[in-house]
Amino acid sequence: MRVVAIVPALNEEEAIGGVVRDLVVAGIHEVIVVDNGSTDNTAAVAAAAGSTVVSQPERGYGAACIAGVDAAPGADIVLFLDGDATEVMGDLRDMICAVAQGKCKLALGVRTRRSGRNAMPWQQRLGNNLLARLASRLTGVKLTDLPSLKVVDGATLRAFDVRDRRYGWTAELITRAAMRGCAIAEFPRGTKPRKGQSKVTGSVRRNLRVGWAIAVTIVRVWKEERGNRRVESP
Ligand SMILES: Nc1nc2c(ncn2[C@@H]2O[C@H](COP(=O)(O)OP(=O)(O)OP(=O)(O)O)[C@@H](O)[C@H]2O)c(=O)[nH]1
Ligand SMILES: [Mg+2]
Repeated sequence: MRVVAIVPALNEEEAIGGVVRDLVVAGIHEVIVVDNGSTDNTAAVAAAAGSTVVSQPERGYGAACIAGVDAAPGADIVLFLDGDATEVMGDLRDMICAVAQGKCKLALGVRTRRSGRNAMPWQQRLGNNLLARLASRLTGVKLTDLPSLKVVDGATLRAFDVRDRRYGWTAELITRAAMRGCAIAEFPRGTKPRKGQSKVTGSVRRNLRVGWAIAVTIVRVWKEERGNRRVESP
């Protein structure tokens, strides 16, 4: 089973080398860093650490994830994580095994209060919590987070054709999976303080903008999937 990690990265030269090395040591077959138009040395540092570097000049977390998925057509299992060294990857092996053994199609590394070390600012914790509640309420599937760290069955991921090109990408993936009855498993994990400069969570205003865009995505995908269900069941 070929396991590929996709790491979207925009100006993460301080963190990306360590992130790639940790994944290589963990035995991931291929690490793809999607350089999202960085103006620093992210691409060179990522390549030197042992990753394949894919360039996606169009900015946006989703645009970067889509380029990564396109670059890994043969992946049986795909792992997504941020390139800012915030992820605590303790349960990575368990998450990959759960998908490999067919126990779930989507394994989420959820950030909860009880999952140990937690370096998220209050506004990010609150925002994540509200968005996860919205997704849970609409889909009927209990979700405690819409996290950056996730492991997905490759064929399922490609069939979903997740299209959001900005921060709604993860919300679209999870909402679609929940609405289609895919097995989703949550694995609590901690977070570390990010390396390099914060682009989102450090600013309350930016958090609100991103949070609103994610909420709109959840509602859009829920409506789409509900419409598909109606068409399929006469
Ligand atoms: N902000 C941002 N991040 C991107 C973009 N493209 C790729 N990324 C990467 O996506 C991952 C998540 O973005 P982050 O900036 O860490 O977002 P966050 O964790 O919500 O907030 P901060 O860590 O406070 O910046 C990181 O690895 C980024 O380098 C983009 O267009 N904007
Ligand atoms: Mg971050």
